[in-house]
Amino acid sequence: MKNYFDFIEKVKYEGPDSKNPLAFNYYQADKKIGSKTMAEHLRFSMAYWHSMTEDGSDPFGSPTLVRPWDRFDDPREAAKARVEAAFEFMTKLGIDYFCFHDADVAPQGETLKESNRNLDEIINLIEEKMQETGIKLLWGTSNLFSHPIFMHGAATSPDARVFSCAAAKVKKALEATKRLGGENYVFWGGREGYETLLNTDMKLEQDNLARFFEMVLNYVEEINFEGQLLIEPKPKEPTKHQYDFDSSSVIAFLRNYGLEDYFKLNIEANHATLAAHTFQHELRYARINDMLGSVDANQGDLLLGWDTDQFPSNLYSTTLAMYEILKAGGLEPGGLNFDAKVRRASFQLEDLFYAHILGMDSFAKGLEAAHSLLASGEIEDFIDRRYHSYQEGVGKKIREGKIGLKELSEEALDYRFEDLQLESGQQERLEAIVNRHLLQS
Ligand code: XLS
Ligand code: CA
Ligand code: CA
Repeated sequence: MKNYFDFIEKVKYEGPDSKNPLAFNYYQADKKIGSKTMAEHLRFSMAYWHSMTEDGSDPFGSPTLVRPWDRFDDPREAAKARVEAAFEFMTKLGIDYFCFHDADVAPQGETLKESNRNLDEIINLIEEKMQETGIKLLWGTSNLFSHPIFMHGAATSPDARVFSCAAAKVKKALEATKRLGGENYVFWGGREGYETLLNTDMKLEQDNLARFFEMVLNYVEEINFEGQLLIEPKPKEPTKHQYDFDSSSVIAFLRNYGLEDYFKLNIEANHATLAAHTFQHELRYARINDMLGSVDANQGDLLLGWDTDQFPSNLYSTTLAMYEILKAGGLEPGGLNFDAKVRRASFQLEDLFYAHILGMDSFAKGLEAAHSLLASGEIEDFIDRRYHSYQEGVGKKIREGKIGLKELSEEALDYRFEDLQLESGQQERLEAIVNRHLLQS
C-alpha cells in the first residue's frame, strides 16, 4: 500500500497560541462541552467529491489540483488509489465520517450495469478501509446531474427512460449506502428544476418527483435501510429554478405530497445564502419544523452569486449555526459534512489539510461560543420578555385560540395609541452579547 501523506504527522491540538499550521488551535476531539465531547457534537465528515476527486478546473482553465492518486492511465486503478488516499487523509486529520456520490468513487461505464460493477469493486475496498480505520459513512448519494443524459433533469426529466436511469442509480446507491452502514442518504436535486416554462410541464415534473420519492420509500422498506433520508435545498445552479429552493419550499413540497414524515433536511450554508437567507435562517426554519437532519458545512462568498463551496472561516456564522444545532438537541444521526473545496490556486496537498483544519477549528470555536451563549440564557431571557404579552390576558387567549376578530376588535377600538408603549428590539445590544461570548469562550 502506498502512503500519500507521509510528510505530514497526525494533526494534533496545540491550543490557541500555536502557530503550527498543521495543528488545531481550537478543535480538541475529546474535550467535553456540556454533556458531549467536541467530536460527538460536531461529527465532522469529509466530502469525497471535493477533497479526493476535485481537480480545480473552471470554465476558464484546466485542472490545477493534479493529485498523486489520479496519476493512473486506468481510471479503475485511480479509483482504488483514491480510496487509499481518502482513508489515510481522514485518519491523519481525525475525521470520523465521510460522504460520497456513486460517481466520485468509481468510474462510470458505458451502461449502468458496467458502472455498477465498477462501484461494487470500490465499495468492497471502502468497506475494508472502514473496518481497518473505524471511519464511518455519514451519507451516501447518487450523482444524477453530471452525465449528459441528465441534462433535462433526472426524476423530473421529460424522458421516462431518464427517470428509469435515475431510479436504477438511486436503487444501487441506496444498496451501497446500506452495505456500508451509512447513517443517512441524501437527495440533492442537481437538475430537478427548469430553465424556461415555455418547454416545461411543471405540474407533471413535480408530481413525478413525488412519485420518485414514494418509490424510494418503498424500496427503503424492502431492503430495510434504516438510515435517515435527507433532502438538500438549493435555489439555483445548475438550473435557473430548482424545485428544492429552500427549507420552506422543500417542506411545502413534502407536505403537499404527504411525504413529510419520511424525510428531513440537509442544510448547506452556501445554498442558504444563494437563496438570500442566512445559514442560521435555514437551520432555524428546519429546526422549528422538526426537519433539521444534517448540515453541509461550508460558506459562500457574498460578493459572488454562485456556489463557491468554501471552507467555513466565519466564526459569527459558525457560532449562530451551532446555536441552532444545540437548540435542536444535536445533529445525530446527521453531522457536519465539509462540502467545501480548496481554491483553484491552493493546489498543494498541504492545502487540503489547512482547509480542513480551518473548518474544524471554526466549528469548534463556534460550538464553544454557542454553548456559552446558551448557558447564559441571555438571548432566551430577552426573547421571553419580548413576547411576554402572550402569557396573559388577550395574548394568552390568542395563543389558546379562544378569541376571534370581533372580541379583539372590541378590545382594540378603544386603545389610545400613545398609551401603547412598545419595547425596543435591542438588536445591537444582542449582537454585542454574541460578540462577548465569541471572544470570551
Ligand atoms: C451541490 C450540492 C451537492 C450535494 C450532494 O451544490 O451541494 O454536492 O451536497 O449531491
Ligand atoms: Ca451540499
Ligand atoms: Ca454546494
